[in-house]
This record gives sequence, structure tokens and C-alpha cells, in this order.
Amino acid sequence: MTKCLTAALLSPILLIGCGGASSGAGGNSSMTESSAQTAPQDDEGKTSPSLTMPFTITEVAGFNKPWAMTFLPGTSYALVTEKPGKLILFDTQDSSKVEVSGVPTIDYGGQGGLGDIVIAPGMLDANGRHALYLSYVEPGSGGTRGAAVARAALEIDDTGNGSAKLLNLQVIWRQDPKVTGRGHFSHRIAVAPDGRHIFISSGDRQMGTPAQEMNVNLGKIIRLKPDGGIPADNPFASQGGVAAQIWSLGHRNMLGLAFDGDGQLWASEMGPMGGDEINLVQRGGNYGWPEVSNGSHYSGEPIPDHSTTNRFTPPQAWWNLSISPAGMAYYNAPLFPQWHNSLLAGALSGKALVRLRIEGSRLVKADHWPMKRIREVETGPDGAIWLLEDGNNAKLLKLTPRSES
Ligand SMILES: [Ca+2]
Ligand SMILES: [Ca+2]
Repeated sequence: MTKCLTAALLSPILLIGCGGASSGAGGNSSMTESSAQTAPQDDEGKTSPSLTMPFTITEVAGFNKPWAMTFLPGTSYALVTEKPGKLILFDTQDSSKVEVSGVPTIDYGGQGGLGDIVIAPGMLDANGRHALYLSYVEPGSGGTRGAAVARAALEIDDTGNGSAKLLNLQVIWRQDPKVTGRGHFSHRIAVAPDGRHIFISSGDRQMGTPAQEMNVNLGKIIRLKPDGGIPADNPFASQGGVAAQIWSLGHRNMLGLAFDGDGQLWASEMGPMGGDEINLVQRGGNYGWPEVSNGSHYSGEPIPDHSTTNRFTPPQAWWNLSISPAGMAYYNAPLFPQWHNSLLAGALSGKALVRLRIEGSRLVKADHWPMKRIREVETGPDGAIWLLEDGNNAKLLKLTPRSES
């Protein structure tokens, strides 16, 4: 008898029961920090590596240029994207892998390829099934390309060797315009905690100025209805066109998006030479790129700092020298209670996992643990921290509390 598990049909009770890290804020004021705490405004990027690693790191599996992962609520499965174009269903119990069929044609190269994957518990597609969102770079005409986000349902047949496929795939959003080059797609996706909106980071495609222009959706954070429609209460909805999609502007390359326990949206953003940022993303906010940055152009040409003007919203944390922040997760789970109400961000060039404590609408740098290049961070169903390294032969790592001996 064929047992067919459709992730889209999982019981809402299971989904709620396995939600993990989303309930409550309440940081623990008695927590011990293992590195110096530095107020964001004082930061010159001299965060010292933490001397202790209060976790055990287990290598769980290997992937080829992985970019993102997400857990399937109520199952032992995770989905992992590989930038060259594979979507893999990974069973965390036995480490088996199944390649998911139905992934659209992607344009792979440079920073582009298959991107983010997000499961949206409680969000229903047209057929009443829970939705999955996938981002990727799609080819355009004349050597152009741009990021796209599609919604689909996932069907898993876990009999025999298993199989999995995407159904009813629909593109709900595209970068506009498509341009040449293979950088700064960003294309992270975050579902709002209330499930009513999705947010997409849309990078500046290495052109800078589009981030301040309202007739393109590059260098912006986008807010859409679950089906891709435009919410009437978006800040620039009355302008129509792509401006109606825009939630915030003045961004460069945002590779991390995470909601915290209070429903605040945080975005990590790669700056130019120096000037990496984490921003608290607010409705209609202008975050300054390319007019201001705490970094410099790669030519060495200076850029006015955020502190030189109050026209733009400054970051809540920044780094100079760069760490190249990538995937980011909110942590509030039981396994590491000392890190409640924190952001965990992977660093690429910085080769680290960094932790920032959330204090209201501010961030405090707390820990910086040396690693290899870290592309993606997730909180697992039991509160373990999962990391995807970057590049060829990248490892999937599971961090659990170090047992006392
Ligand atoms: Ca993820
Ligand atoms: Ca900025």
C-alpha cells in the first residue's frame, strides 16, 4: 500500500506543536556573555572571537553549494537548496536525500542560481494546501536575468526509495527590470508571523542607484500577500507599478531576513568595502544605500557615513571590516536558554557564526564563533541550531549544548 505524505496536508495541530522558536520574547538578563558587548554606535568592527564554544558541532551531511534550508513542521524532513539548481528533501533521522522534481529552469552562475526555500505553515494555496516559497534566478532576454519567487505545494511519497515533487508552481514575483550581471540578487524570503504577508529581499544588482528609485524594485524589501497580490496598506501602494510592492528602500544586498518574537523584521545586508549592516526593517523606511554607508567603495572612494545625515535610517549593528553576513535566524528555543531573543547570523568572508542580542528595537553584539564560511542558519524543531557551510563540499552542521563531563 502506498503511503503518500503531502506536507501541504499536515494537521494544523502538528504545525502549531512543532513551531519551535517563535513564542515569547523575554531575554534573560542574567545570561553570561562570552565576548565583549559593544553598543552598535561604538562599533568599529573589532569584535573579538569568543573564546569558548558552548556547543558540540556534529557534521550531519554534505551538500554542493547549498544556499538555504527549512524544516518541514511535524516531520523529520528538511528541504535544502543547492545553488546549481537542486532542491533536496533531507531526512534528519537517517540522513537520506531525495531530489525534489518540478524545480523551474534556473540561471546558474556567479551569485545566482537556486536560492531560498521557506515553508509557510497555515498559509493556504488555491487548493487549500499549505504553501512553500522558492526563490531563484531566471533567465531573461539578451543576457539579462533576475530573481523570481514561486509558490508551490510539496508532495512527498516516502515509500521505497522515496520521491518528492513540486506541484502547482506559480511565479508570484519577479525583479523588475532584469539586467545583466550575476550579483546581488538577495532573494531571501520571510513569512510574517501572522501568515498574512510575505517579505522578499531584492538586491540592487550591483548598480547602487536603483535602490533609491521607485520605478524599479531593485534594492528594496518587498511585501506581498501570500498569493503575490499587492497589500492595499503598503506604504507606496498609491504610486502603483512596482512601487506598490515596496516596503522599504535604500538597500544593497540582503542575504538574511528574520522575524523576532515581537514580530519585528530584521535584515542582514552586505555593505561595500566595510559597512555590513543589520537593519530593523520598518514600513516605508529608507536605509540609505547608496547615498550613505559606514563602508567605502571598493576603489577606496569614501561614502558618507550614516551619522552624517538624519535623512536615512541607520543600521542597528554594523561591521567595518566586513564579515559578509548571510543567512540569519531568530533564536528563542529551549535548548540554549542563555541565547533567548537573539539573532544568529552566518558570516561568509568573516567565517563565523555571530550572535546579536535583541534589546527592544536595538541590537547588542554578543558572540562571534569562528567557523568556515556560513551561508545559512536555522533553528531546528527541538531548538538545535543548524548551519550550512558555503561552497563545494559544504557541511550541514548541527549545534547542540555541550554536555558537562
Ligand atoms: Ca532558512
Ligand atoms: Ca544602510
